[in-house]
Amino acid sequence: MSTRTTCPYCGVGCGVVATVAENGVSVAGDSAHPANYGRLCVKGAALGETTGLAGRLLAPQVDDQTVSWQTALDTAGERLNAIISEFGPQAVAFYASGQLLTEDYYAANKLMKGFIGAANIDTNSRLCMSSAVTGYKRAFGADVVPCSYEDIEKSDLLVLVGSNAAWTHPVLYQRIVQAKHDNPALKVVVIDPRVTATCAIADLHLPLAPGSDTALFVGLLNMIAAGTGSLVDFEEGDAALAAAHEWPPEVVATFCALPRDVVTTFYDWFITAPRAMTLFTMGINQSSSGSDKCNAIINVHLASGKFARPGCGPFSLTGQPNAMGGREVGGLATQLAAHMNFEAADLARVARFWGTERLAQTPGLMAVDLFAAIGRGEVKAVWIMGTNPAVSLPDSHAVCAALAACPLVIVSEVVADTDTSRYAHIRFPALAWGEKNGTVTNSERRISRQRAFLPPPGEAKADWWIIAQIAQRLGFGPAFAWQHPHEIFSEHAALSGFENNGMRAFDISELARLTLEEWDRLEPHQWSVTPEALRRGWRSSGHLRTVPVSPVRAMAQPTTLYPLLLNSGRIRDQWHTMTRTGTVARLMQHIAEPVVEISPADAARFSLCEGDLVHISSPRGVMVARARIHHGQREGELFTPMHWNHCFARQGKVNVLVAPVCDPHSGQPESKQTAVRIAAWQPGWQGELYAREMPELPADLYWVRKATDGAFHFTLAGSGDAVAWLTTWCQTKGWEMQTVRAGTVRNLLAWDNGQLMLGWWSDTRLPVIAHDVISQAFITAPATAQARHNLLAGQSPSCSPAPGRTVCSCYSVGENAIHAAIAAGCDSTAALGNALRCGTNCGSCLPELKALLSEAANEPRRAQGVAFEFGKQFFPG
Ligand SMILES: Nc1nc2c(c(=O)[nH]1)N[C@H]1C(S)=C(S)[C@@H](COP(=O)(O)OP(=O)(O)OC[C@H]3O[C@@H](n4cnc5c(=O)[nH]c(N)nc54)[C@H](O)[C@@H]3O)O[C@H]1N2
Ligand SMILES: Nc1nc2c(c(=O)[nH]1)N[C@H]1C(S)=C(S)[C@@H](COP(=O)(O)OP(=O)(O)OC[C@H]3O[C@@H](n4cnc5c(=O)[nH]c(N)nc54)[C@H](O)[C@@H]3O)O[C@H]1N2
Ligand code: SF4
Ligand SMILES: [Mo]
Repeated sequence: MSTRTTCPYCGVGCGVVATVAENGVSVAGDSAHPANYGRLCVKGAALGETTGLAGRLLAPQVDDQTVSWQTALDTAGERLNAIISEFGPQAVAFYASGQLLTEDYYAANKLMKGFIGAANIDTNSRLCMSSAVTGYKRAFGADVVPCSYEDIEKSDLLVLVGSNAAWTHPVLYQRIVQAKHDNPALKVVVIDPRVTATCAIADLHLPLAPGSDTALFVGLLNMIAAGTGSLVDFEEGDAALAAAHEWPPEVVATFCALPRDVVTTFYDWFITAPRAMTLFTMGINQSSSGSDKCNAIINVHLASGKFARPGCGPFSLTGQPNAMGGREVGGLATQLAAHMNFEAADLARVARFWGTERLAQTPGLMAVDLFAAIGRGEVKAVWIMGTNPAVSLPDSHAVCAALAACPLVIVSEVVADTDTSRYAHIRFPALAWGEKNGTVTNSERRISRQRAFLPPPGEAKADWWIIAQIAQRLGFGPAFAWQHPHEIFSEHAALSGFENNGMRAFDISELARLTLEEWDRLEPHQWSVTPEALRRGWRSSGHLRTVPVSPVRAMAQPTTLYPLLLNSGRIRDQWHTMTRTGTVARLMQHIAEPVVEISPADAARFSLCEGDLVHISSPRGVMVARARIHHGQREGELFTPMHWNHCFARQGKVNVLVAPVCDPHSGQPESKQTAVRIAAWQPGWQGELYAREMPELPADLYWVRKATDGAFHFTLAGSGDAVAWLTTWCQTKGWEMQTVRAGTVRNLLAWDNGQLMLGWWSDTRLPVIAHDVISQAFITAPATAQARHNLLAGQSPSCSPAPGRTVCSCYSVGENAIHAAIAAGCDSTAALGNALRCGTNCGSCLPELKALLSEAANEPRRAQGVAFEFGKQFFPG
């Protein structure tokens, strides 16, 4: 049986066909879905591997005891009621997620704002795209994304700013690659302090100083004004233009630390391109002046008339699968519902529609303020759904302290153990992807169905159902009497059209009358925004607005004590806090440990070598990561992934370092810049532990947990005797030990009736053994004495060469195989694809294959801001 559904990862919103067979779930791209036309990236392609039940939360828990639903819901209801009656509704908060379905989100928003009567419902989207929301609302009067994916093929210039789309929106990136292939005149500009995988197709890369983007776009506005001027009738344009006059290219170049000719080349290209789009994500939004950055971008599109036309516009790419659905229901503390605000007419209308007298009258607390209020004891109950704030919010130590002190923490989760759920008094098991049923909206306003194709496991229930049950216990049953998500969708769609008369952009009321069968069959539906409506906007003045903005620097600046700026973001194969992707062996092969990318000059300055462990500290905390020397990293700056947390590493969480500094308009934290210092850490030994049973690690070790088929895998480091505790463990278990001690090498194998139970390899540095050698040995134990001896020595039992670090995750092709193929004459990605299949499925690794090829050809690395050529080798076959 196959089911058409939607990928639960990024905002591209790809259609997926899931097939359940006896040996598990397999997925393929949905060739009929307009977001991907059949393509999937590596995370989407590995979805089948995430549907297992290991590690799932499958029953409700109260105070760490498994209980019935009845008890869990009653207890939650009683404790919430008690807090509300003693301290009032403002003492309660919900913290939701762009990974909830629209129906879940609608239910949560309605309960909090409409019936509990406070607007303290915020979401992880605050950390993600709230700056873009503010930018659009200030310019257009409504939160409207004015572009579609099909604009890409119609454009002449694509500017990717603060986006590593090759890794974060891979299918959209492949669409750009294809568009460029089909139309070689299409130019791509990448604006990012780092050289990223996305730069592989850039005709021009601007490695600007972190946080300096506003100046770049204000300078562009200045140049546009000097030319033909505006095609769009907008208000206050003079103020924005006047502010821009102070930013001629040489001033911009200095501010952004870019060569002047690189700046002017970008300006020339933008001004002369008949059609241009700017695609922006976290490098723009996650800033203490993120909303001004968004408006600086929107301004140049309005002023140049590259707006409300095919192939044009400022396009905020959303991160999460349903960030847009959350915006549609109004699930942020600063919005009311369905594109309505905390204004008298809207408040009256929503109260009428919901039939409530308790509607919240003022905006609620935004995420960072919300957790600060929990920390101060003002908010006494928080219900967290579908997000992991102990990892993803800035200033983690303070967030964890707040959660620890909060009298009532409720968590709705699919996974049993997360950094956040460790603080929960009540845990509700939610249905996961493949089990839940509803709708999501992608970056281009396209509503798609997520359909269930698996039975509900254990006691897990839909998020909306849990919310409705609690609503009942708080005394609001009749307003939450839905029996099916289709009923919630209909209500949400009806609210969007309620007394709308064209005043609100978001209107999907034509979907309110879908029958259950029609809703079940609903094809991807993009809600419409006409060019005429876009040109008019939704401000009461009837004009669009260019917002005057003044470039400022990031709040975080290097100091003598903390001389480096730390940037954080995503890696190709992990999703957020790793609760799902972190358990898939295939997705751990690309990058398996917290790393810190550092420029060669800084590595020399701080005496670091590739692979060294590094302590990174800020005034708030410390993390440990492994050094990767990267030529694409600017001097004075570091980059580290945002993903690792206490379930996967002892000290790998970047947000312990990040300050809770936010944009004053959007409340979005400055997650991309933190002043830090670093020091090399040379432990006494480092090693790789593989064990068939979960080991209990001594408390003082550095550890990182890795996903491996057939064994638990930890990379460890410490001082003192590397094998003493392992020996004790093996003795307790009665396993037979085989050991090697040679110089600094300490290796150990443990056997039980011919079955490999444990393997340990250690030395002063890594690598000590190739991963693929040992993971195979756990599946088929080496039979001969010689093979066991080879294994103990850290060699492949069969003595065949190890494939090395995985580059292509789809076909598990390692670096060594690629080097060998290049040495054997493969001189293009197409040739590598023919020889090894690497890069021929999702294409996410093509930038890396290209880099390996160019390293081999001894090509000089890319210089700052230099245009580089775009080769045909991107298209195997
Ligand atoms: N593989 C993967 N894909 C994902 C996700 C994931 O977890 N894993 N998460 C999804 C989500 S929720 C989101 S929000 C998106 C995020 O997608 P992206 O925004 O593309 O991802 P990031 O890696 O967070 O940041 C993008 C880039 O911003 C750059 N940057 C940092 N500071 C600045 C600056 O001052 N100016 C400019 N111009 N650039 C800067 C960083 O160097 C980085 O390369 O990804 C989505 N897709
Ligand atoms: N330093 C730094 N910090 C960042 C960022 C950064 O770039 N740098 N990026 C920020 C951004 S853009 C984002 S979006 C956030 C993401 O950060 P989070 O939202 O905290 O990360 P996730 O791991 O996606 O958390 C989702 C949780 O919901 C659970 N879950 C999954 N499906 C369901 C479901 O159907 N129902 C329920 N109830 N639970 C479910 C998962 O197991 C997981 O624990 O991180 C932000 N934090
Ligand atoms: S591009 Fe995004 S939506 Fe598409 S398959 Fe990959 S993670 Fe899923
Ligand atoms: Mo995000």
